[in-house]
Amino acid sequence: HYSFFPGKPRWPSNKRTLTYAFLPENQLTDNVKAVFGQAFSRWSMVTQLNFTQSESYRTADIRIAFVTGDHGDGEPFDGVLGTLAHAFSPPSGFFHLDGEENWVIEGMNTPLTTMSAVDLESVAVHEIGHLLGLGHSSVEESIMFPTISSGTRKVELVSDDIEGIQELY
Ligand code: TQI
Ligand code: ZN
Ligand code: ZN
Repeated sequence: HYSFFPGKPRWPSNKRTLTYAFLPENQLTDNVKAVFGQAFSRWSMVTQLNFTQSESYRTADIRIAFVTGDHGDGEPFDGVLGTLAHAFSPPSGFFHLDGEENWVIEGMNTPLTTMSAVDLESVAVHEIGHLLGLGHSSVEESIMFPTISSGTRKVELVSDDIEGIQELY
């Protein structure tokens, strides 16, 4: 079953359009940005929320950054595998991904030697759930289940995720 953060924080009900922006220094390709767009659209399809990309990192509601090691928020990353990414509860909007992971996107030919490959969209859909106020779920098929088998791609919301997010928005 789905859960929320303590106090059930959520984005204000008068704010149905949330902006997101990428840390300019990361110089992400359009392909990578499109993966995040796709991940946002999975949540907007089942809520009244809309997500639009902003060119202004500092003023966006949701700030997406690939960072490594200790990056100043008390939750350092740990290199390959271990912690992959983290996101804070509303209305923080910080979404950090470990720049040392071997991120892969669908359709890219990943060498079979990349045992540590992590599917970017799977992690993005999960972290956006946290950014919107969902905690972890006990339902194994849920996008918000706290573990994922390595090399797995899990991007589809299931009824547990949808019921959880619709209780907030
Ligand atoms: N990052 C953890 C996560 O997002 C960070 C975390 C631990 C956390 N406890 C939390 C965040 C409580 C919010 C509330 O769950 S992670 C997965 C999964 C991670 C793990 O790097 O371990 C995914 C990130 F579910 F696959 F294990 C994304 Cl999809
Ligand atoms: Zn961080
Ligand atoms: Zn999580």
